[in-house]
Amino acid sequence: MAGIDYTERIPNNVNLSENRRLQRALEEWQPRFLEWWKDMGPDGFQAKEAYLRTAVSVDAQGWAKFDYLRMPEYRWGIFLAEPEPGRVIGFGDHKGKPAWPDVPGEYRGVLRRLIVTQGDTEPASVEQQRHLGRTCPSLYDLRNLFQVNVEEGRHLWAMVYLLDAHFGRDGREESEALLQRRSGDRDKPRILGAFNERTPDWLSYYMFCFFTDRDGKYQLASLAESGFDPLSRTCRFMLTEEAHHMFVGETGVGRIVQRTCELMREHKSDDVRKFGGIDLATIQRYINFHCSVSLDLFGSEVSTNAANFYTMGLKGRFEETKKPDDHQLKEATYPVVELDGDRITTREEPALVSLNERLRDDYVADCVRGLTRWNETIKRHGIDVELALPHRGFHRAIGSFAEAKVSPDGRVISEAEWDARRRDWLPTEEDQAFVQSLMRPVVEPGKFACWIAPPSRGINGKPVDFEYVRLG
Ligand code: BYC
Repeated sequence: MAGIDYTERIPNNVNLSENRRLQRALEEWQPRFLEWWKDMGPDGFQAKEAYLRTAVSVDAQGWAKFDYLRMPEYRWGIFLAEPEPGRVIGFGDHKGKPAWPDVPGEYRGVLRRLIVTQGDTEPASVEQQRHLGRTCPSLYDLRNLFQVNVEEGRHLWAMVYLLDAHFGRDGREESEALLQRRSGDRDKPRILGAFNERTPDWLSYYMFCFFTDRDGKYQLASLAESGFDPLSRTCRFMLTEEAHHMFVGETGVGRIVQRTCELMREHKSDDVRKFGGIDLATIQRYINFHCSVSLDLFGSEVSTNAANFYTMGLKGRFEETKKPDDHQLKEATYPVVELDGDRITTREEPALVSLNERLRDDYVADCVRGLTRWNETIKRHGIDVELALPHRGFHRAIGSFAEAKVSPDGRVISEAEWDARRRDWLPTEEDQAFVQSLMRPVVEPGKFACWIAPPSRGINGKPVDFEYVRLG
């Protein structure tokens, strides 16, 4: 097990003290990160103590410790999963060669771009969520928000470490730029679309954790296959923390659905708004929005970038090493759902250029599993409604469907039909205003806002009514 030396300024398991140049670069970046955190991190709670977990080792058993701390005192550090002795590149043109401990010169630009794109999402999500604390539905939820936020901060550190350690001056410039861009800023926006959207309320937040963080899971899993070993090891450890973010999203939406169903049963009505709940139709519209902007994060269905990332050995498929094929895919094909005039068809495309779509398929299957659990809750209450994922062509801004209007059930439709129906399919201003009207803080331990059910258990064996954040 690789313990982390907490006496160092930057906790790490990468022998930072032996690399003075890198240590100095990171020590110079650290105060600027903290400045960014104070400006753009959770608004109004920097001096409050929260019951947070901190990574203290990369050991599968007991890698984290839980304690009260103020967020600016969180020990953001650099942790890489243990090296796998003799690891070889698992796919692409370099398959079977030893994994690279350093950046291969010819792929420097591409690799830097991938790392910067990944890194950019992490601070973006913290910026998007910075005002949510003020309207938390409970101390339990507030604590989970802060946990996710500090860990996104750590994931930024993880990418900055790679940039500073392996990309020299360009890397340091990119590290700086990661603190300069701002979510939603017209002049210096974050790189990917979904990270410039607003997260103004907790329904949006839980949808974001379910759909958008899940893109993170799939992208990180693909980068964890990378032939560039430091990236692979970094992403493998990030995935350990990411699991909690998925949990927050799935249980967050699940608890809202649960509460809605309770209110529907109690009042024998679909219209639970007047009883302070969020109706299933509104929840469906939020699903449609967050799912579609997250589907865009996988890029175009047919992408030469994706083929190049793979052939170069930089980004693999989800669970690449478990797949029983040649891991080069030069002859293989893959069925891709595409727009063909005013029809949607499935065509066999070369597998290499279809890798974004393949990852999107893995992602959709994972989303369906969560959705099924929400639907089981609805069914258990004897309610005859099913939540559904929108068709992958619905409301897309990237890829072939960006050119068309597609209904949630997968019909190519006219602009006129789109305009007439869009209010049924995507959150309206009234929906947003209604959801916003429910956002009133509940901060008494063990109490929950009326629109969300309590969780089935607390964090780290603590009771649900534990004081997860000390606001006093
Ligand atoms: N918005 O061939 P294309 C996470 C750009 S989330 C704006 O279609 P490609 C997290 C693309 O960059 C995971 N631009 O796609 C979650 C390219 O531009 P350039 C983040 C977009 O390149 C929650 C052009 O369009 N990690 O961790 O095959 C909280 C043509 O690209 C978008 C990664 O994304 C978009 N949606 O794939 C916290 C992994 N989509 O290069 C954290 C690293 C595409 O021509 N990134 N474009 O200027 C990648 O693997 C790839 O860059 C993408 C795009 C999968 C994003």
